[in-house]
Amino acid sequence: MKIAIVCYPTFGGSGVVATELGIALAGRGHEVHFITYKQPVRLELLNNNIYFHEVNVPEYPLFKYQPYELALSSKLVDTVKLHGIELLHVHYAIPHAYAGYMAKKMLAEEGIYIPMITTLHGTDITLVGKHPFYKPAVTFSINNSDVVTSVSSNLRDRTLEFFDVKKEIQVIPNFIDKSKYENSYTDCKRTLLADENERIITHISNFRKVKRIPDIIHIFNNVQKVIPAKLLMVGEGPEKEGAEQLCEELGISDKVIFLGNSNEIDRILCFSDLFLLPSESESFGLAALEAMINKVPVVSSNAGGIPEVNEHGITGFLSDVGNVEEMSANAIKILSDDAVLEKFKENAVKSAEKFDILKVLPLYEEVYQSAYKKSLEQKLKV
Ligand code: GMT
Repeated sequence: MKIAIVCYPTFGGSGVVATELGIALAGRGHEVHFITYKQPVRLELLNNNIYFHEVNVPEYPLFKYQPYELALSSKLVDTVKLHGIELLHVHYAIPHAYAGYMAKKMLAEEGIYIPMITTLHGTDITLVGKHPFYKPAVTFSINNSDVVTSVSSNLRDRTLEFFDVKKEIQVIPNFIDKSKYENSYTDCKRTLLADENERIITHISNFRKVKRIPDIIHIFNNVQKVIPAKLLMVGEGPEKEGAEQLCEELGISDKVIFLGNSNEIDRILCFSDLFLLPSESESFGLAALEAMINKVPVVSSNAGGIPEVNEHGITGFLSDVGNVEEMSANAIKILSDDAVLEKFKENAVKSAEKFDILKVLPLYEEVYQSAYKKSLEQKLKV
């Protein structure tokens, strides 16, 4: 099938999922066209079935805000026509589902009918989308998608709670490619970052407020008083500077390493002993899943869809948002004993395997097939 994928190209979870999905679909013989404003960070183009089309927004002094949706919907129309695209899959409702709907309408005027799948990822619903300034457009875009999927049951429930949705929302969880991790990084080189006797604790995110970065620093501070440890903070974002300052105030700067954005997440995770994710809100927690497949247990909040990924007492521990003391105690529980740590590590990887791409990809393919069939029927009716 010829599929167009619209996503954000940045280090955000939705862009990562969209990119990995497109790569996997290309591997199964589909022709995949990524349409976005920059080449997605995890996308390598050396594949016969993968194409990238850049959306350019010409600057014009009259505009206070440059009209990205307009450029995106025009690009979609052109790409669909030029490459004979059969299906549109948009990731993150804002503004992709809205632009996708406009493209569909423009194409229909020319007798071209393509189905649009919208995948909801999290903040497009829980944070940004429900804002009164966006809500009517987001509701409209969801109700006018041919199929709507969400990455967790929790996100589906939140969507039904916040919006007047008249469509069924199908849950298709996020995934990892287990085969990529099987024999990778035996040369972990953990000694580059920590002493032999130190545990390594890791956090990876876009350092936005919702990630509760100060909680991470406080949890680590409590842990390192009991267990020799280093903290690796991976990513860039608005909360990073404050976090560096907090480390200085607590006198632990020499124990906390800020690595910035990285394309070597797996290499970093392969020498980690624990992953922290105390987020305020999280529709799924892809970063936790990536940690788990790399044999890293997770101490997290119980927000949103995290409990669907991190199993309490098995792959790690869950606590109420902001309960730093309990999260610290749980981290110490996992890290203070080699045998306990090993058990949690084994459980983490075993549990992560439930989300292997081989199990999840067919769910998307089924959705594609049925949406495509319906659009053919619609075409025949016209
Ligand atoms: O918050 C992020 O890390 C980025 C954000 C996004 O929309 O790109 O991630 C959301 O989508 C991910 C992939 O589906 C989920 O794993 C994250 O839980 C979700 N983030 C939030 O809900 C805050």
